Amino acid sequence: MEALLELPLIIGAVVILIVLLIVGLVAGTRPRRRPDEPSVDDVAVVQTPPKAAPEAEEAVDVEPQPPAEPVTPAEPLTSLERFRRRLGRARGSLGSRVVTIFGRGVTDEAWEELEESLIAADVGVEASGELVAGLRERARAEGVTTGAQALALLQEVLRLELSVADRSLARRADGTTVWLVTGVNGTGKTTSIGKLAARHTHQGEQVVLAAADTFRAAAAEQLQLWGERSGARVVRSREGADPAAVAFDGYASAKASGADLLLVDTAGRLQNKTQLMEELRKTKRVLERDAGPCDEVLLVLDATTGQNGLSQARAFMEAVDVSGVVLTKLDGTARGGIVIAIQRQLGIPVKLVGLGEEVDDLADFDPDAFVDALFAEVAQDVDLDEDPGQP
Ligand SMILES: Nc1nc2c(ncn2[C@@H]2O[C@H](COP(=O)(O)OP(=O)(O)O)[C@@H](O)[C@H]2O)c(=O)[nH]1
Ligand SMILES: [Mg+2]
Repeated sequence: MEALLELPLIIGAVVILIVLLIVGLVAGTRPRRRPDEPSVDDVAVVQTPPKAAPEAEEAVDVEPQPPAEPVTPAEPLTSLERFRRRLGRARGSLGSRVVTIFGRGVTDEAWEELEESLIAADVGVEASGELVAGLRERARAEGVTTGAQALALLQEVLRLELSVADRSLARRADGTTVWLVTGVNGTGKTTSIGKLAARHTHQGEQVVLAAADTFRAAAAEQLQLWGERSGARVVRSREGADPAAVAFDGYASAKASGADLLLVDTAGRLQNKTQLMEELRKTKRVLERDAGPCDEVLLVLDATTGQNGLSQARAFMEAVDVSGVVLTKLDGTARGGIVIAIQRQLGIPVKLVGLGEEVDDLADFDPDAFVDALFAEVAQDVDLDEDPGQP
């Protein structure tokens, strides 16, 4: 009997609980949506552009806003600034060593130490020796006696060393430009292709990517993802397919659709090096049958591998005519001297540099910005111009 009397109470409590649960669920689910996920609300906002509401909001928001200035920090960095900031360990390292060395005067030991520092910065033994010999010669002729003068001379020589090359990427006046991208596995070929594709689609170009790395299925998948991210079309085949055929089809497809640019990804690893080079040669030959000569054959080198990258490069140069280097991972632990070594020992210009894993992390190689960055910390930290004799 008592239980019967309590029944309405229990039902009442259950109803309240259910109501609370529903309210809680509705309130709880909404903020759980990730901010970047579109919701029904977002879509509704996009679809209905009521002029009145925003205007009303603007009218309420009467606090005076300083106009131009606060916007400035949010502006994207110029490519030069990005370049300087992202250079990783290469940035400033050589400069501070050189300052220490010449801080003790322009002596024989200082020149020897400079040579060692250049070698340690990956410039290479031979190139460092030649560079320092040339520097000493000039220093003597020009009467260089202070650390500041020696440092300025070094910077000038490095700039000159890097200034000669043509770093532009060749384009066709008519039809689809073809860039073949080569290099050892893991150096950053596919990533660099993705970044390049994005750069050119953003300029309004139609870009096609050919997945001629058929050695692993994952390679085409990765290129496909970059295609989606950059808005480029991907031509691919099954794992183990003939890479030359994929490159050939890539061009046929690009040409048929009137694409502006074709980027061909290639394998960086096969059973052995001879096979890899043979396959690369064949891919280029078959591609060029229809496409004509590749406008660029880009060799991707990982800057963190230092001098090892140079022997890789030589093997690729024997197989195909490399027209430019894409030097990746300069944002990491790389010691920037490799840039000088590549140009001096291989005679190939570094055309592009990779400064990270994101789509924007590709920059044209700018020798002046690079030399500036190598000596970045010097200008701020040490005043070499100070005459020690002065108070
Ligand atoms: N930090 C850094 N990582 C990079 C850069 N370029 C590529 N990578 C990374 O290097 C790895 C290998 O790149 P991938 O494009 O697959 O090399 P591939 O085998 O030559 O095609 C990936 O994890 C990339 O994200 C770069 O410029 N900086
Ligand atoms: Mg790859």
